[in-house]
Amino acid sequence: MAFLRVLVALLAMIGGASASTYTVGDQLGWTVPPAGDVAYKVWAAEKSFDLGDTVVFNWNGTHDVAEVSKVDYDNCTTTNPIGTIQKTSPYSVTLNGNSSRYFICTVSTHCKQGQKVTLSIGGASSIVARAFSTIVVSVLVFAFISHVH
Ligand SMILES: *[C@@H]1O[C@H](CO)[C@@H](O)[C@H](O)[C@H]1NC(C)=O
Ligand SMILES: *[C@@H]1O[C@H](CO)[C@@H](O)[C@H](O)[C@H]1NC(C)=O
Ligand SMILES: *[C@@H]1O[C@H](CO)[C@@H](O)[C@H](O)[C@H]1NC(C)=O
Ligand SMILES: [Cu+2]
Repeated sequence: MAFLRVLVALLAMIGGASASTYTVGDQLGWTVPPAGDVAYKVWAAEKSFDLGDTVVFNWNGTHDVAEVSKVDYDNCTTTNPIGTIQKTSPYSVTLNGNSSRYFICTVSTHCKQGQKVTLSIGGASSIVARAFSTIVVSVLVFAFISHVH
């Protein structure tokens, strides 16, 4: 069934093409930002993250990346990370579940100085858009299969 293999490859391409990669802070990278937590808030607000997207933390110098709870994020509590504190740049996170995830730098007072970022998955509209494109692709696949037979 060669055409099935082609179909699977095609679907993989469509699925892969819809996942994006973002770099935290863009050119700024992951650092103590110049004016409190504004830079990363603005950066995150400009993005529309989806399930399956990858977010890369990129830094020079002494920083790290720790995922924390919202409470620990708000308070910059560095002693209670979810999982391992990442000390090697670059570090990539794939958004695969919870709607909001919270990341801080645990070095010195960097978090309190604004080195913290919230990654929130796009919300209802992006889920609807993704479901819609899945339905369109399925209809095309079924049309193609019926046409072949
Ligand atoms: C790290 O330093 C290199 C060399 O100076 C520079 O090209 C790069 O943009 C820096 N990366 C970040 C994230 O600051
Ligand atoms: C908030 O952070 C301070 C240190 O910055 C810590 O002493 C305190 O226990 C934290 N509070 C909570 C509720 O985590
Ligand atoms: C997802 O949320 C649950 C409950 O809030 C939490 O226990 C879990 O650690 C979270 N997972 C990730 C990957 O953040
Ligand atoms: Cu830092």
